[in-house]
Amino acid sequence: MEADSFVPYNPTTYSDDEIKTRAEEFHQWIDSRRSVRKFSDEPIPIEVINNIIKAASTAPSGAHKQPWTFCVVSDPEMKKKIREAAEKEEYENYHRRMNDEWLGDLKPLGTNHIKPYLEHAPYLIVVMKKAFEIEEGEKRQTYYTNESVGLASGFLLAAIHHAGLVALTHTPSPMIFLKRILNRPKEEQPFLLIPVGKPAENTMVPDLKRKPLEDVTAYY
Ligand code: IYR
Repeated sequence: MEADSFVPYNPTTYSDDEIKTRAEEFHQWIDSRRSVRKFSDEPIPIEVINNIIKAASTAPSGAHKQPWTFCVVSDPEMKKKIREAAEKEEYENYHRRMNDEWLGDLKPLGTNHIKPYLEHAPYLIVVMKKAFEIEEGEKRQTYYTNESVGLASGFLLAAIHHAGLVALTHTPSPMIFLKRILNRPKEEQPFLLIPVGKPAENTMVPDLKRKPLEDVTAYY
């Protein structure tokens, strides 16, 4: 891709009052997003997922390389394979790899190695990070891939919330099994595993509080 020409950019502008209100309302809206671990198996049209992915793919990226692939899994057999492999890694994590501090930090979330949502959610979106690209048989560089794919994943979560669906940002580490199960090319590395769907009836979430502004800011 070459962007050697510039085009006019005229984003919508607002009055100062509107800007204040919009910032406040956006915060209130996005603050209502929660990670969910219990999904309904109600199907969701693929067009919804495709639009969510198109939104995610508008994220900024190093040298505009968009170094990501969103793998969409709805096949029950494949979801089952992913669940089995994820639970195997998570068993090791919970029983051997995570230390006491980590296990203590997870206590309020009530998690364990058993992951039914990997089969219940109508879609699993596996976000892949491209360490490099192959263009017309040539190896090409990508840049700031963690930053880029992290931003795209944030956009993805916001798009999911905007659509009225829920998700979980899941990292059953090491996630290399996803590359094998999904048969992905050598340039791709699994980045996040994100079940997407509607919440199960009467879904509960931990009573978490977000840090106040003064704990997450420094002004100069
Ligand atoms: N991946 C494990 C453990 C886990 C780790 C963190 I850090 C979390 O914020 C939540 C869970 C699991 O999904 O259970």
